[in-house]
Amino acid sequence: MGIESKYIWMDGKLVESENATVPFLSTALHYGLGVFEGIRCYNTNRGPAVFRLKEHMDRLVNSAKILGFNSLPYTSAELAEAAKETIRANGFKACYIRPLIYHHNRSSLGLNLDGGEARVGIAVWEWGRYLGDESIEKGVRANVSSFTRHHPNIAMTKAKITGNYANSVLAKTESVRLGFDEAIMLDPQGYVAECSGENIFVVRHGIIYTTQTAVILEGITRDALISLAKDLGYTVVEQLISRDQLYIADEVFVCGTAAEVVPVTEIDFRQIGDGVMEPVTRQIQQAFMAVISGSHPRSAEWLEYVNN
Ligand code: PPE
Repeated sequence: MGIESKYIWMDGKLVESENATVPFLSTALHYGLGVFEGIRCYNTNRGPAVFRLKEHMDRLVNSAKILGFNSLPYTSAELAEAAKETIRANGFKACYIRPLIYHHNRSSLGLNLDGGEARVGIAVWEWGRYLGDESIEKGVRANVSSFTRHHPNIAMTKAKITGNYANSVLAKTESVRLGFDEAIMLDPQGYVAECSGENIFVVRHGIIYTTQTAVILEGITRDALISLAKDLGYTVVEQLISRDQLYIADEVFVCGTAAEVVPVTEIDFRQIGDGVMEPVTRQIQQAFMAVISGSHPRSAEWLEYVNN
């Protein structure tokens, strides 16, 4: 299962994947001037359904606004339709969706967004478990990265800017080389921010804590899990979380579109809880799984069916 698909949507039309190319002299490649989304489409008994498609496309448009694009060739609603068209063309039942808006300047390379144009591509492919086949059940081992998460006035943390992800790549590569599955990153003040590609939750004495949004990506999965936890009767507190609060947590779990809901069983060589998936994480993971299978009361609100 590689990054394989037949068609990629490029600036308004579907093209064969091998023809979906970007010029070498593109500012997007040289300066990281792109914004993107990661979205999942799930196989339900009513056919393929995309999880929170509108929210993802709205965040994409907001990322472009944060980066400084003054106008875009497509609206959020048009991009949502294009994503569904791309899924239908490729015939996938379940897939990952990667829309990306990038900057291209035909006349010069330069550090100014003005003068160039916004181009858009949408790719879809079948992407398995992001943190490994067994991550959902067995959990993952993480370390606190030696790399600090972005300062919010250096890289814009509310935007999925392609260039921002060098920071995630530094952290993730280091963690994997050290033998961990994922990197937990601290913010410039030293408080827990997020992982290289997920948001983070902590459970202690039956209360669920997660970081405030100021320095993190406002994860759409995070938002869904907060609602699901409240539905289940839990108190969810958004507050500063310190590194040692992770160590003494009863449970830690991380979430994201690609990763879904994954228990963290060990951090910096300290076992979390009993070192297995604990009950609150399991309950929230099960609720999330029910949502994406189409069988949860929230499914109607959060799933957009591709074929109708
Ligand atoms: N924080 C970061 C830094 C992040 O990249 C993601 C998504 C999240 C939080 C969770 O956001 P959400 O998907 O809306 O719940 N990470 C994407 C994977 C990045 C990659 O390309 O690799 C994803 O899950 O699609």
